[in-house]
Amino acid sequence: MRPERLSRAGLATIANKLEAGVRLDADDGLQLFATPDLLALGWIANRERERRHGAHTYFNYNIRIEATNVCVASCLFCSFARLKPGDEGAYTMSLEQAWDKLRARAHQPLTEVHVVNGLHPDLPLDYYRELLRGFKRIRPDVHLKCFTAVEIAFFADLYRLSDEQVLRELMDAGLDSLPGGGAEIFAPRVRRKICHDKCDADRYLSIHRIAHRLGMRSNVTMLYGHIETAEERVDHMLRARALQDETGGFQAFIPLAFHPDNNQMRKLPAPSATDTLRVHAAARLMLDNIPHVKAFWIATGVEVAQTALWFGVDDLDGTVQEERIYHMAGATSPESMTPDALRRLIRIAGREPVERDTLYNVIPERAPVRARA
Ligand code: V47
Repeated sequence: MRPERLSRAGLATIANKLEAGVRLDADDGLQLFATPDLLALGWIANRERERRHGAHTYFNYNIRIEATNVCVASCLFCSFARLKPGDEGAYTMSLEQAWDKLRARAHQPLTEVHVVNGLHPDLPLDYYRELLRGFKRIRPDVHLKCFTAVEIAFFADLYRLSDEQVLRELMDAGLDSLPGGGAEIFAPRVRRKICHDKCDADRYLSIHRIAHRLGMRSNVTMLYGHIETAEERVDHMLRARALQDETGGFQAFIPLAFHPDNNQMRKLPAPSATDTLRVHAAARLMLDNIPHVKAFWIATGVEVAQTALWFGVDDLDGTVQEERIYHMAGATSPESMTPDALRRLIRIAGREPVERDTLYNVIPERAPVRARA
């Protein structure tokens, strides 16, 4: 890109810093959100993406299981949670029902089970331990990426254990890594308004710190497109970057687009496609120490996820197969994608698909899997 265009976009200094391997600071971050020239921003983010990953675009053969939506927290953005068992739409799977979700797909060469639940006030710790043990009995080779840091904090308070004890108990039962959910926006102003009764940013980060020390990897998310400011987005990224400097345990940063249907923030518009591209690009540029930036295609929509592959993104999550959190909040993307469909959409976007496991080991391409009769 021509230097004059980068200058006009207010991005010349940032582009030069990156070229020289100099880390961006908070003011640079604000400029990424202020520049009117989205394509110039995308060009710089793409340069950083290609430096790390070339054309490779990662995806995962995974399954999502949400074992309960009963949740004592009252996050304003959430359309999934029900306060009490018995409330309309509330559900809690028996262990057998949850295991059946995996049994039904155990013939697939899936490599990951991703579990996210509500904060259920009455289930014993044994429910979660048995959930994990059962998954490993059905598919000993599968990677269990389960329970957000918010769930871990809730378990610790409920069962009167330390955060580390909870993590150790669950690791003993088969937990392999933590997903990134629950981060929302770290700034206390936003947290007080949209999720006042769940664990704060310090505890979220502390739980990831402990998980990394215990040898687990994890992801970190950012829920954007609601009441947060550009300053708060940048602050969020810088806090994630600071922990990554300490531990190196984050694998991916995942911006999550706010979906407004059926929740208490339904008067807000959904973020635009251009905002989505900008957030992913800014994340690639600010988070010099986190290897992957993921566009969760369920949240962005398939077409925007494809475009994001030229705006800093190198990972698309995976097959997912069943999803409630976004679809209850109005997502119109499909709930499931075959590996072949993922490969195709990545190729159509001009990138090279690479199947990975949760830890980013590459899985060699295999023959297409036929659906069972
Ligand atoms: O923490 C809830 C978000 C998250 C809404 O680690 C909403 O690989 C938008 O964290 N609109 C859970 N977002 C999902 C999650 C995730 C997704 C994909 C991959 C990974 C990973 C993690 O969903 C919650 C919250 O931030 N969420 N409601 C909503 N209405």
